Amino acid sequence: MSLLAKKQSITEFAANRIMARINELAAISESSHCLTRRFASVEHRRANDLVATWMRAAGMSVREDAIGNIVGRYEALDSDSAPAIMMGSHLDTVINAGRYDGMLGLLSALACVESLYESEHRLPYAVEVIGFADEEGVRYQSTYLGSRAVTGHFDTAVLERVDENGVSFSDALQNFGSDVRDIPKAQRKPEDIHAYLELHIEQGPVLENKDQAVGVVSSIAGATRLIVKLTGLAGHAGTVPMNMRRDALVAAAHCVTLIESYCSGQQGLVGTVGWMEAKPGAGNVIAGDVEFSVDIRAASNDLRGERVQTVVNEITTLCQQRNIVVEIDFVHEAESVDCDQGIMQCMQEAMSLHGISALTLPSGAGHDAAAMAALTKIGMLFVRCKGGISHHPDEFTSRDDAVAGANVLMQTLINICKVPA
Ligand code: HGY
Ligand code: MN
Ligand code: MN
Repeated sequence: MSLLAKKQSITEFAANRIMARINELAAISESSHCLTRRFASVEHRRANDLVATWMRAAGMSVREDAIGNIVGRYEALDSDSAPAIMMGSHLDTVINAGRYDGMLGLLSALACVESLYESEHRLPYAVEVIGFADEEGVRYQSTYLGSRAVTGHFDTAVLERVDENGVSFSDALQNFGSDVRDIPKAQRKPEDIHAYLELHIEQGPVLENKDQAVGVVSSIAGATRLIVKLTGLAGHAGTVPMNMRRDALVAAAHCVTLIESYCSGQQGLVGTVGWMEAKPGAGNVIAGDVEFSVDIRAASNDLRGERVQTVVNEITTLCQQRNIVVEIDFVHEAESVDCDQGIMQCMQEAMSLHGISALTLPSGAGHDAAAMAALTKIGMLFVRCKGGISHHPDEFTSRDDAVAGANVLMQTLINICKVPA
């Protein structure tokens, strides 16, 4: 097959569409002044429908699975039941997001299939492109909902949750056009998926510091997310003496600095309190109830587990001393995972074919590939992003870097096909 014999890139036509589509998807937002697109929202529906039209135009059959992942399939050369190389990323965003996080990976994967379709080539494997429904976990506090449904590890705890407007997960999925009882049908068989590849912006400074457009990911850090609820006693800000207060907000403030100190000082160990809500939330009332998030990550599962336990113990002790009732919910747990050595090799060869020096780096951010590792072998490519900024509207990747990443992804796809099954 001549295709496998020579260096492959995405077509100029496909390259031109990546950035235009980044902007089209960025316009589909719950807010008129920033990009926010959450799971099972009207905007998620619009984004899925738009991506489906692009997939069909690239010669793919399209389906939406029961959790709301959008999946395109480009059949193999000799069979319509060949195992698939799956590629993609997530279509949901954080609040006030950048436009490349998730979308660049999906659109780069789509560009690879478009290039095959336009040149009328097919591979020994089918190629599936997937837009995952929920990787960020913003609406229901549980990340990887889409990819975990595909691997059969859907987090059923999320079924009990309601969003900030009191909409239950089940109702949200019902309104989206699916049914929670069908979620198990989204699971794929290991024999049907040969590998999963994900291209993603780095969301960090390493590639920019090395003046390199693309890098190969070696591992994906694990994460533990908690929700902490503190209950003290609300009271009059003017009349309750300081030594007689059960101020939940002061206790929370001490918890935040405690988390910072126990999650500092070790390479790759990070701890973050991303949101906090104090009630009743009036300036002249002592806060009786506070809820906040905790996100702790480390390259090593042991270090993360040990620090999570320390933080839980220290928060519990602090609250006892302050006569504050504390409740800690573990809402998300993901192990650190290593990328497949064989796929990394295919990526490194693809990089050198495209004149990019081999560079591997770990991922501190979580990605759907971490979840997909439970089903199949995984590989990830990082593309440079300006200043390493992400989860922010200033997130930016240049067209040249996006095309370089898509070319390496295309060549990786070809290289994997050359490896004897
Ligand atoms: O939080 C993360 O690491 C990813 O962006 N969801
Ligand atoms: Mn993200
Ligand atoms: Mn992402």
